[in-house]
Amino acid sequence: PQPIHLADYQPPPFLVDDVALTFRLAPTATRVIAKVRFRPNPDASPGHDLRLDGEGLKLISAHLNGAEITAQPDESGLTIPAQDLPEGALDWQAEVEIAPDGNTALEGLYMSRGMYCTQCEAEGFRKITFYPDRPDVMAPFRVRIESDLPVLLSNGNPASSGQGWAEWHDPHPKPAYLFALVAGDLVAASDRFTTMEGRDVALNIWVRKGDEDKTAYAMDALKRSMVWDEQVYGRAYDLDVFNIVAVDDFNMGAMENKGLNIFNSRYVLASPQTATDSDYASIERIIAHEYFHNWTGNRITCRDWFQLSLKEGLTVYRDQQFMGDMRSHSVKRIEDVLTLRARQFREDDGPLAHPVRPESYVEINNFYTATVYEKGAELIRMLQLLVGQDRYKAALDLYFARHDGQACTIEDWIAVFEEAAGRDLSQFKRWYGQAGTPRVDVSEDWQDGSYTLTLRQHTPDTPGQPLKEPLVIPVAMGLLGADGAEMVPTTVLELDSPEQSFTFPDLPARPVASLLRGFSAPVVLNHSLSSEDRALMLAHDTDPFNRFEAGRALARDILHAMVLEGATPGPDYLNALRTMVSDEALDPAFRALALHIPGQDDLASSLYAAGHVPDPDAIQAARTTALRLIAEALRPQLQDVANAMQTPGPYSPDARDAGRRALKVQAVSLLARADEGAKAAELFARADNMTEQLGAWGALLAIGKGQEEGAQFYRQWAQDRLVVDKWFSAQVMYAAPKAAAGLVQQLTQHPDFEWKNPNRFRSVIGALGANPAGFHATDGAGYKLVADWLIRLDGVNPQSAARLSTLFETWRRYDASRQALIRAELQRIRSQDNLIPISIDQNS
Ligand code: HT7
Ligand code: ZN
Repeated sequence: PQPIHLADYQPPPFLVDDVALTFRLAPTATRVIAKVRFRPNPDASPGHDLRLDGEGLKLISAHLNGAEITAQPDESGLTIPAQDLPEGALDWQAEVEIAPDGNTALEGLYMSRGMYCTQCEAEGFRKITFYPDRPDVMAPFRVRIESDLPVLLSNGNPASSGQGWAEWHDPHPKPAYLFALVAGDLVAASDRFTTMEGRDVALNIWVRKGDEDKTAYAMDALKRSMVWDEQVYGRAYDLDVFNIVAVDDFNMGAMENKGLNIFNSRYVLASPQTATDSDYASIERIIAHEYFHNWTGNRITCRDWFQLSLKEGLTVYRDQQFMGDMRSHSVKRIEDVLTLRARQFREDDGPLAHPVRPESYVEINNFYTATVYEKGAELIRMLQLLVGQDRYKAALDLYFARHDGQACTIEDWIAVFEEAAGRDLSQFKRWYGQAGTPRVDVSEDWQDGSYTLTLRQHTPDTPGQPLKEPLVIPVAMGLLGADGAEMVPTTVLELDSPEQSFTFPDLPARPVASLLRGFSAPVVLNHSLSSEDRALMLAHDTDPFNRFEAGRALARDILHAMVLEGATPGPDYLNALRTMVSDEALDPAFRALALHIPGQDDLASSLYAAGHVPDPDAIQAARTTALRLIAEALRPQLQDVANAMQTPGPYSPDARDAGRRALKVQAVSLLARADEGAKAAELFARADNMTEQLGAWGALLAIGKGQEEGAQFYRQWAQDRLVVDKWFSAQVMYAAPKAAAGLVQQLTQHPDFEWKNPNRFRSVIGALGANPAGFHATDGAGYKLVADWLIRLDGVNPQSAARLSTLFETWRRYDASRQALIRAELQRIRSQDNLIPISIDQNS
């Protein structure tokens, strides 16, 4: 397939005024009758053919303005030549046949355990009928569904229904990617919500029978999201019904179809016994994210898929703000930055690096990335920091007022900020077009009471983009005195040249600079600080993110020294950790996070950045030793904290109790390294919630124990698909490196291993990504296993296969022997005609 280029964008030659779809559902022969009213686009040149996208459709009949025509579809659609088109508006009608039952790719109309459902973003609608399947063609839809199944749903408001049929009408013009249909034997948990405009909205969460008791948290999160979007962004819901459906077979997390959100069931269903606190937080976040898309994505959509971050970056930013408001801003920020670094920085450093707005793509499904989502959100966070909160709000108000009902671009987005803030943002816009994580190097000078900070920026080359220009980088910073008191409170410096100096005169003593507070820009900051300065920041920084960061930098430096020189953690670090863990003034959730030492992949990345070839086995060994030494040194404090973190009363997934459980589980996990798992076994035996049960079992697995507990866990939860996923993945994540690939192979023989189910596949094969030493085992067994499964999966579900291939994206870091093994596997994958996005060529 040929790449598609942003520069080649042309407006659609025909617009759509109305769509009417009839579905006669049958597993192997569903009939879809589409009636579409087209009119020539006044903004396009005249005389175009009518080109409709369509893939895998059996055309039964086609009519144009009432007359039957013979159309010859090709493999990607059909064309009616311009000379055969009547003047003016066109009434197109087509009947096609499709087979949802055999659709294992889970794009278009497919079946999941007896239920019909759709996934149309990005280009699934063309697998349902012939249509101009592009986001800048927006139309109101009417849908009729004919089926014996009891629940028949589509977008918009219900229009009418009878025995074996239902009709829906969505008055809001939408692109085809937001179309959805669900039919199944489902039950609803229902509620109501009155909007600030006085609209009474019926809320339903549709699940399989038996799952009704696991929907309360999702419903609560939905109502809180609706209130929040009204209060914070002034956005109200705009239909009479909002339906959510939980589906077991789903490629991603969820989908924001207008009025009919479809969710992977793992992001809807929760009970204290079956879901962890982190599952609850994901449910809250994803429910909010999809709901927020109603305005940022649906009412205002993207002109083309290059603009994907216009809706995704903004909606991620909005869900981050919401989660901060619901829980803790500082803890949420730390978690978001850890995710950004683990996923997006990793992407930027590998062969798949691309800008937030890519310039070309071959397969758009491969651009639903951490760069488009998470880095896209960081760009909006920076915009808010640069223009200030009031102007951010004014810009958003202008965006909604000006662009409601439109398909927009990043230019439209930047323009509202330029107008609302009265400033030129052309240099800021480079962030959207330039791939790679900028490095900011710091040097400092202290003379006669004057402190000078010099910042230098540079962005490393990325594949296909060797030349980088300077960006506008907001650096939030403050200065601390030797006693920890703040000499200069948070100030935002704007670094917009390759090098800039900032002077702070008249200071009583040499300060310690706390830079990039709140992680004010998605950059790597190279600021060498002594361990005393880091310890001071860990103890006193007023910025919680930098406080956390100081502890993490200390841990990272120690782990580097352990890997490279066989050093051991010194008393400074252990004392700082001891003080922090017992500091009752600190949020338990923060303490739990600060007790985590950097992970294996994080260390591999930082060692590589420091010019070393990371050895996964040495990293794993250093981490194991460090955890044991920490556990031994902090044993009394960890015991106290584990005992103190009780959560009396009924289970609540709120931030307070979740933070206490996180600290308890983290303390018990560390203690397992010093008490042979005694406390963990005890916690496992009396746990009445999944957070503690799984946390305790994980702690045992991590020290090579937990076999009996694992068997017990399986017996207890064999009937719960989502918990069985956890049972699989925990074993893989904690497997000893040399045994990991063998264990995965063995688990694929388990009767519960359903490889065509994306959740199950990820929990067994994908979990190897969470065990870097296992995946990178020197015999190459991990690479071979992943490649074998990738080849097998690609023919069945190419989207999931492409995602799995990103396990290889860090190949460049490793030694020649591992690189050769990976190269051989990637060549084997390519030789089978697989279109995986990753490649190893000379300049990647
Ligand atoms: N906008 C959606 C992205 C998406 C997707 C979802 C499910 C299956 C396949 C998909 N392809 C793209 C989800 C979101 O960002 O909210
Ligand atoms: Zn989204």
